[in-house]
Amino acid sequence: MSHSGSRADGPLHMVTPTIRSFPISAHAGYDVFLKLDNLQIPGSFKIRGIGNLMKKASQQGCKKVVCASGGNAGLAAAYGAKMMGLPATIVLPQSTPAFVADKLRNEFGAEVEIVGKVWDESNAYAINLAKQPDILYVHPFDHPDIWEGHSTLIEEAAKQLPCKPDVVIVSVGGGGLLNGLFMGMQKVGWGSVPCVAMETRGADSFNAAVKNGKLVTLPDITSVAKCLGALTVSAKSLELAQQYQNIHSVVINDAKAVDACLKFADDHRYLVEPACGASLAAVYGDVIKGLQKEGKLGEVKTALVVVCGGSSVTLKQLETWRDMFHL
Ligand code: PLV
Repeated sequence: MSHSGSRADGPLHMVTPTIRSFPISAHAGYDVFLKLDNLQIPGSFKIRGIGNLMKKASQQGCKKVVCASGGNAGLAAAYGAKMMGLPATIVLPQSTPAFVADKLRNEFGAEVEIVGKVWDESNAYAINLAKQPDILYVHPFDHPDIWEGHSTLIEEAAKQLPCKPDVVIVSVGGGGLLNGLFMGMQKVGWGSVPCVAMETRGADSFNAAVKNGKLVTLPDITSVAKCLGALTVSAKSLELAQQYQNIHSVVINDAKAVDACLKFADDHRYLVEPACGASLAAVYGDVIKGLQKEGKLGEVKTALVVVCGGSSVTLKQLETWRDMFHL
């Protein structure tokens, strides 16, 4: 792994490994490759996009960073700000666990404000805070610089994989990751590779938009995957789904996402959030087979799963969910 995050002139994210998962491949019956972005220092892929946005914006000069986040975007923004020597204020909804707020304060020196029941409410507050001059407002998913940063994940994977995958699997919250992956896939010549966009029920704003042919605002986030909880997906994600037939939106229940997190912990000894479990559930469960039966996917010999990671999880929390869902 390259620690480019420590160089003042380089990107804030690291190059992460893409590994072949022998346990998951044995289970799935095809080769499953994992892009391990859970290994990024702030705990998720988010630093790719947010780091890119912050580096670009800093060229115009700014004195402070403000970001509203379900947790992981905030950790990325706070880490980025620390590396760039800027103060940061991170606005979290009440649903974000207290230990994430502590991490933000203690590890990255950020100021934390808890505002709103869901991220959308925290965001409205953050936008207002950022109206003062010289403040850089960092959106967690809806900005072209964020997508450009996320696209590096695919550029790396294309160099690391032994072949072009038959499918790429990704979780969707506000859609920033999906938009960025899509951008990367066009760049590396994977334009024809299908993409499976995973959400959990109760955080399924992308699926609702795709089904209705227009953006839909969910009444609430009822899934345990709070980090997939944007009430409305980005307009760009809907536009991509309408333009390209090879983006397949799939919704699973929370139990399957949590079950995948548990299996992944045993198989690879990594703890990830249900937001990431949603993607892993596609290869642990029958999502791929289901799409093939519907005629949406052809033969799959190789799948690439984006292990987006996430810090809003502990062993104890995972055990609580395991009991709650009788797993
Ligand atoms: N999380 C955002 C939005 O939360 C945040 O503020 O951290 N996987 C993980 C671990 C995530 O944290 C997120 C987004 C996603 C996937 C989805 O990424 P997106 O929003 O770019 O689709 C409310």
